[in-house]
Amino acid sequence: MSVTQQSLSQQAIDLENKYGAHNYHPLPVVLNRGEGVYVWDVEGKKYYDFLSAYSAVNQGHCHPAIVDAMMKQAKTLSLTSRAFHNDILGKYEKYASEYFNFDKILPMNTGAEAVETALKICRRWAYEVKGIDENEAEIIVCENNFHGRTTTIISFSNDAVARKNFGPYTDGFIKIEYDNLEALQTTLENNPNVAGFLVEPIQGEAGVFVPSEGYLKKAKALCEKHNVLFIADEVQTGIARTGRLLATCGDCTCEKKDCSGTPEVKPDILILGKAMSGGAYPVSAVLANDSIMNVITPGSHGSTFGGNPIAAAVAMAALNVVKDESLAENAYILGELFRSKMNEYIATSSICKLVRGKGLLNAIVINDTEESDTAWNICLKLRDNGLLAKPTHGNIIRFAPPLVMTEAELLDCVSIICTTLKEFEI
Ligand code: IF1
Repeated sequence: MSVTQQSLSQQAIDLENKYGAHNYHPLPVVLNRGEGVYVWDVEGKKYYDFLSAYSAVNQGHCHPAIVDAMMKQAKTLSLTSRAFHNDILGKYEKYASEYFNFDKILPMNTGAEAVETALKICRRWAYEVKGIDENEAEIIVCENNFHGRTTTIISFSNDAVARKNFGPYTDGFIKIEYDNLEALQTTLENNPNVAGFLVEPIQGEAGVFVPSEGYLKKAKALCEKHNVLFIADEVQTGIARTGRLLATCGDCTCEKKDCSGTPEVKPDILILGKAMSGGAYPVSAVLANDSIMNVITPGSHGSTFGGNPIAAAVAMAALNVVKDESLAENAYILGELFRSKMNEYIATSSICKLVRGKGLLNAIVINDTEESDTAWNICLKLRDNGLLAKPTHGNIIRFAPPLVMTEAELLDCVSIICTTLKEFEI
């Protein structure tokens, strides 16, 4: 790396530091190009992307079919607002509703907005369908959840950094332990005003925490028994990431056909974001059947950009890629391979004790304290060795490559990861 080249990265970092709010602590690498599973920095160094923009780029960087759809629509009609109809929104709504097997979709832009939308739908349903007294509805959430960063969503987070000095907080949420069916049952039995249960099928931010086998199915059954809506936040786990179209699909492999099989769990409200667009554009959505979605009436919810023509075109193309290229199947197969290879390494390792995950949403646990900088230093070394990943919770490293990866590329990545870990063995 020459002095001039090094200063290119540093210049970009300095600009961000001086003129951008300091709401992130990025790994020091400055990217300017992406293609498939690869990204390049401003010095021209090539990396495997093992974060995929937090699972937004499942279809790979700059997928040509998605970029083409976006370009074509951008040149034709970009935004009408929902004050007028346009000729692509309905097509997208039909496509996505049938794709995920729900009556209706409500399009938004970001994951947090979609979560807010789901909460609003759930509350309306509580008053207008379930018959809970006004302002009394409660929604059950899980400890260590991550659902976004709005004031309401952080109100029910227990991440001190995400919440500190952003109060007063929104009421109406009950927090229970994740993966604890007894806690859910007791809470449902003791609180007649519960309207919904909001849950991540795998807790991503918490460190890729996979619940016990059958947890989601049993939780859904408990919700049904108490007439409570099961709300799945699949913003991170959805769109083939965990080896199925949705993490709530369980072992159902209907993703290859139209979604008509029997999923392990059919959420009452499904929340999607991130990879809905393959990372090309902010696209999120809430899906539900008519008996729930019809509580939304003109004026009660919306967004200037929600369901705009570019978003509609991009999302259809991005969802089409998922089926066309069998990304769920690929994620499933490569995920099994990744964990088995990592487990071979872990068997003789003292620095890495555990790999966990589903499909290509995985994490390794580094054998050091949450306060240590070991995982951060490993990520710096991974970067030097040509692979980008970031720690979460200090001692956990999340591994989520684009799902368009080949087996040979994955094995190459395993080798980079293991070589890097070796340098840290005690
Ligand atoms: C950040 C993690 C990932 C999400 C679930 C809703 C949202 C997210 C399950 C909100 C967003 C992000 C946002 C990003 C960090 C990140 C993340 F580290 F927190 F866990 F993905 F890995 N539901 N997840 O995971 O979606 O409004 O951001 O579009 O820095 O906030 P958004």
